Amino acid sequence: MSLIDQARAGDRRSIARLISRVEDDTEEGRRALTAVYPAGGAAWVTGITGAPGSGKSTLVDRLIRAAAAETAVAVIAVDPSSPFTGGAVLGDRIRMQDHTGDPNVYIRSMANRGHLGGLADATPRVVALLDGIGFGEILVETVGVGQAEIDVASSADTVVVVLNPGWGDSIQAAKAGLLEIGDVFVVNKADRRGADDAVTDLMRMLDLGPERSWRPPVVTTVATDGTGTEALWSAITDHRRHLEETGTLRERRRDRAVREIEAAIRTRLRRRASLGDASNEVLARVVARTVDPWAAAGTIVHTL
Ligand SMILES: Nc1nc2c(ncn2[C@@H]2O[C@H](COP(=O)(O)OP(=O)(O)OP(=O)(O)O)[C@@H](O)[C@H]2O)c(=O)[nH]1
Ligand SMILES: [Mg+2]
Repeated sequence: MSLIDQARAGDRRSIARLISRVEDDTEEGRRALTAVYPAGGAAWVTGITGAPGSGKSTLVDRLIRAAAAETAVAVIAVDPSSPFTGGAVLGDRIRMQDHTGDPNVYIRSMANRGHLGGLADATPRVVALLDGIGFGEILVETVGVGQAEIDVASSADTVVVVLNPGWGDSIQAAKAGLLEIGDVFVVNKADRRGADDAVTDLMRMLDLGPERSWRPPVVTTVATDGTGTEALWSAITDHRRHLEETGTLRERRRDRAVREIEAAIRTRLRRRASLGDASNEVLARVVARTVDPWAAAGTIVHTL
């Protein structure tokens, strides 16, 4: 049996090996993606994003339980590399460890290693791989800080934005650009004071935004004891139904394909964009100011 067949049959080591190849963008990884891509498109991709420590992993853990009753579930946890939150990585693993014995659930932590561009590139490929080998639900957890991670989150079918009670949390989220990308909003840690105010604040801010055919619901949860997490799962499935019934899903996935193709082109061009020996002559002319850098770039791109 080939590695791909073994992965399709649910063998974890084969899945892990394929993911590494795809993550590293090796020739074999590319071939694997080419092989599985036609079978993909059936997975529902849910992105979970929000501030560090807002309870994303605890919520993901709850969502795994809900989703695994229906289909095979894969989780990609994009580890925060920040030293301030680094300790939480271990916490993620411990919490999610409950599921390691469940053959229907596969969890992968993707190390960030301060290499955000690479991670932003690699995550959609890993999602496409997991989709193509038959996972029906893919949950992607990312910290909602920084453009690259917000891009990762916003390429999901359903984007869940996690906030907490507390003054100004929704303002922070607005500044980070999270209000525009959320399809479902969660005020988690509702066992703390101020949850109702946070919901009111958030709804007011959402009302200020552009009118959309889907009005993002706001769900309150206590992830640690499971309160509200069923309602969150329902909100995600409602959003899915909305996208499917209105035809918006096709549009959204088309936009995603455009972004992915463009990102892949940029990555390849970037790799070739360093000045090789051939360009020394051009460089010399720029230094001598007989050619400007922009015209020089035009000439070089033309020869690529
Ligand atoms: N009181 C309370 N604590 C919670 C709740 N949900 C999560 N926590 C706690 O908040 C802390 C952070 O939870 P995580 O699920 O690791 O949060 P995260 O957003 O995944 O964190 P990072 O991945 O580090 O950004 C943990 O100590 C959780 O037990 C909640 O609803 N109420
Ligand atoms: Mg986490």
